Amino acid sequence: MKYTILTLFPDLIRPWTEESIVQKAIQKGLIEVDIRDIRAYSEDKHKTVDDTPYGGGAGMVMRVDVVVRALEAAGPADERILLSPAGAPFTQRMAEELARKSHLVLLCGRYEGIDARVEHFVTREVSIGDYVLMGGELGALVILEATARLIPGVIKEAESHQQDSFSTGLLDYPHYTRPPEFRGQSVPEILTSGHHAKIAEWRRKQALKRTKERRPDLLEKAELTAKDLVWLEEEST
Ligand code: JCQ
Repeated sequence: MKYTILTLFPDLIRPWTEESIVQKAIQKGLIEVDIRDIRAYSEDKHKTVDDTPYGGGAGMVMRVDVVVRALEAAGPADERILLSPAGAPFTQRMAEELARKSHLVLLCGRYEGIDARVEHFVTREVSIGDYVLMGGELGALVILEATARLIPGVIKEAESHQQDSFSTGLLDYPHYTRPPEFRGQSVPEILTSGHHAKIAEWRRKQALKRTKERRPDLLEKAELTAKDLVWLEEEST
């Protein structure tokens, strides 16, 4: 997978690619991250990338000609994605879809926005949540993180099973490690019992309970078995 990130702040993106799992994935040749400064595509002597809005008002708007030159220079892509609060909500399902592509271009806007005509040069607009950021850079990194970890070989096999449990649409079950007791809180006894089937059942029930308590909206779309539905009716879940 190749990611091309178009930004006015390449220095904000670069450290993410020079550390951690993303860096290891690059070293292994599993992903490539090409960070490009949108300013390099400005053609005037002051390297201007924005201008005042037609119709008046506060703030500046990124110029369509500069942004489209940057998009076209990125070359052929499966998706050209504009990060924007007005985009379609980013979900695990969308991450799974995008992780199967070969080249994603992630376009980060800044200032008050980008000239609306850019819409015709992107394949989709994506939002990472209902809040307004100062630019699309964090959104681009969120898409990079969420998709790269789904590419085979990027994370350990053991960890990818856990991701499967999220893709069933439930919150994860609670995890514990040593010490067995910490300031009055003990590890649930079942986890030290060695009964693997019982542990799997307990974890599933915990995932259902947590989802019901914290994100009941997720239960509507979750893949639930007949057993799950019975457990959800129980007082304890
Ligand atoms: C992304 N949720 C919030 C801010 C305008 C393209 O136009 C704009 C882009 C941004 C940056 O993205 C976000 C965002 N998902 O704020 C304003």
